[in-house]
Amino acid sequence: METTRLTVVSNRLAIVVDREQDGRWTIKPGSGGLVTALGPVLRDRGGQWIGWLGSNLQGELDEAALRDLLARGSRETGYALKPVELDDEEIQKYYFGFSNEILWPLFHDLPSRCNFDPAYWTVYERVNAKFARVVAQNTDEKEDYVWVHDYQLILVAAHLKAMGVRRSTGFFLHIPFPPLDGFIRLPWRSQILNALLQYDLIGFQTVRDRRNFMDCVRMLLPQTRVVGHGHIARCLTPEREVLVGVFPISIDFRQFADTAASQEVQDQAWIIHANLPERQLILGVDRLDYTKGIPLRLQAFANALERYPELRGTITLVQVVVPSRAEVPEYETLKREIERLVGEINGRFTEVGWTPIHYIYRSLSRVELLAYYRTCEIALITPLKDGMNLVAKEFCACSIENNGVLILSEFAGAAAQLHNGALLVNPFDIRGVADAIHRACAMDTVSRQARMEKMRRSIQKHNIFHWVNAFLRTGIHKDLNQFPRVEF
Ligand code: GDG
Repeated sequence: METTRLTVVSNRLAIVVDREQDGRWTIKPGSGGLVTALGPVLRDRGGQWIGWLGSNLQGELDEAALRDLLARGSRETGYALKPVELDDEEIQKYYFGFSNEILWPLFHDLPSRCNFDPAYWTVYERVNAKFARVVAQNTDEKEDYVWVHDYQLILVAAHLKAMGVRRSTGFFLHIPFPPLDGFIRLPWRSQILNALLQYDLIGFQTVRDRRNFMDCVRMLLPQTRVVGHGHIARCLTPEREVLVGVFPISIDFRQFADTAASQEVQDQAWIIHANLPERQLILGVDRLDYTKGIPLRLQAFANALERYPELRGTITLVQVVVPSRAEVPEYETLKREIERLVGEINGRFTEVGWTPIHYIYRSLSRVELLAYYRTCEIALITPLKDGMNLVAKEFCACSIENNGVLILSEFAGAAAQLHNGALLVNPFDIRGVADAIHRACAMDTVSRQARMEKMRRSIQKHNIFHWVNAFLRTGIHKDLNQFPRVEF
């Protein structure tokens, strides 16, 4: 079994393709946690990554150039890259439509934002079938373990089965799984649940997500029995047994901590500090997304300045918003709302030599991001709902002097693990978040260190490599005795 080859399937291929000024294409591995963690496993076991190349490349490259680019990419990453090509309608209806206008808001408990367009479902099915065909063509029943990622690709295992293709499969959901009340609104609820049960292992971020899933199975598929409640539970359908586990995703702790200590990051941190001196800096870093709770957070910050006047002139909120899904009109509306609030709050509270909110709307380089993690003593992470939230863990890993304070939404998956050290808040409670800001600013060094040490120890132990190993040991080796019990 040790030799089982790994095939990772995700919406996007984990590579970054760029065009140089002289017109040459370059390709390199992506820098996200998933790539860092899975890269070595894919290289050691022999493996491949299947995914969409992204819209900016389509039509830009002819077939020979694409083949050449992917061959170079495979040499560079050490594993094979297999692209799935999508046409414009598929990108619109599968990706922007079903994935991002239905599953994303519904699974984040925002059903009123859903656009249940039936045409989206048809194309979602078609694209999942397309992914399944690429999986079938590039894998083998005996040799391969197929690990599918996230809400865009729920139907892959079901399509493999429909094609008569037998594979050992696992699925990990990076976003939350909603409670029954929300899920039941989905017009394709039975298809989605039944499709999930075609995988051999389903992984969720938190105990809460798995409980929600199990509740849905109990209510909507009464012929399926749900048994067990430890780290790995089981769904017994009339035909088969499916393992259902909790695997909280994490980060490469060592890499973040070491890079945070590097000269390059320290120099950049010094520049930030020199330009925003004598203040406690509070950091928010989010993709532009309505699930991240940015407008409510800004209101909470304003509320803190209003109710605790002593904070004025002494704290600055650095809010980084990373552009995302720019093609979706709702995201443009959200951007305008954030910018209106920033303008309003700065207009109201700014004094000579002090602007309360330092707003950045762009993607930061990794060095810049880590420099902000190091310079800001407080992180204000208040998503309305989040599968995990890696920014919270990255902030802690980079707090190498143990002096950071994490204010964290109780609705982020990360809260289950970091509740011992973070100040947990309800992101809808503007006054409550404002009070937490006040408390964080006043917290003494001893309490800060005690809290941060706890969180850093936990993240260091339960790092991204632990996550990959736990999932694969369960999926490939059916090793269910590796976990004492769910710890958080
Ligand atoms: C989904 C789920 C779950 C952010 N700004 C910059 C930048 N980042 C990087 C962070 C972090 C990542 O992006 C964001 O990860 P999150 O976990 O916070 O959020 P999602 O993108 O929504 O991810 C989430 C995750 O999947 C994993 O399962 O935790 O709940 O929604 O790594 O560092 N990186 C750079 N510049 C930036 O400006 N370089």
